[in-house]
Amino acid sequence: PAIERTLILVKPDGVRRGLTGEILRRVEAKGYTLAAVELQHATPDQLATHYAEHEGKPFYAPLVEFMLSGPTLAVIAEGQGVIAGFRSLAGATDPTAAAPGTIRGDMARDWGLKVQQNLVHGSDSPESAEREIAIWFPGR
Ligand code: DAT
Ligand code: MG
Repeated sequence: PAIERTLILVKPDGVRRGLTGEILRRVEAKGYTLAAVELQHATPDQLATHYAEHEGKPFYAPLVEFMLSGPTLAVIAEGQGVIAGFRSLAGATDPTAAAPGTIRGDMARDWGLKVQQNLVHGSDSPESAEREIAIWFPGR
């Protein structure tokens, strides 16, 4: 299979809680390569593009507000099957439902807020990965 790239974000909750190292450790332990790692404070424009598919949904505004609440660690990871493989490491979107052994299952929970603070983002297809990498790492 072809080597893929994916965009991973450690969201502001993960940075605030000091979990960036543990999350990157799991990505590397799985055998994926880190091609770029940068702490960024997202802008509203960047998030509008990144989350365009969710515009109009009830959780969209709180999601963007949460993503603006602090720095995010943006990462490009590479490897065969890394797109599906990272989503498998991340676990289900809802941290309460995410299986133990996954990033969300082990380290995230429902804090009673409107937006699930589920620690990480991972691209869901090769097209999304290239689109999202262009947003967070222009030119890469
Ligand atoms: P994922 O991050 O697993 O790809 P997604 O793309 O469907 O999930 O949604 C993007 C983010 O939006 C998700 O990580 C958390 C938030 N979100 C999704 N569905 C939600 C919901 N029903 N209530 C609150 N937040 C939600
Ligand atoms: Mg998604």
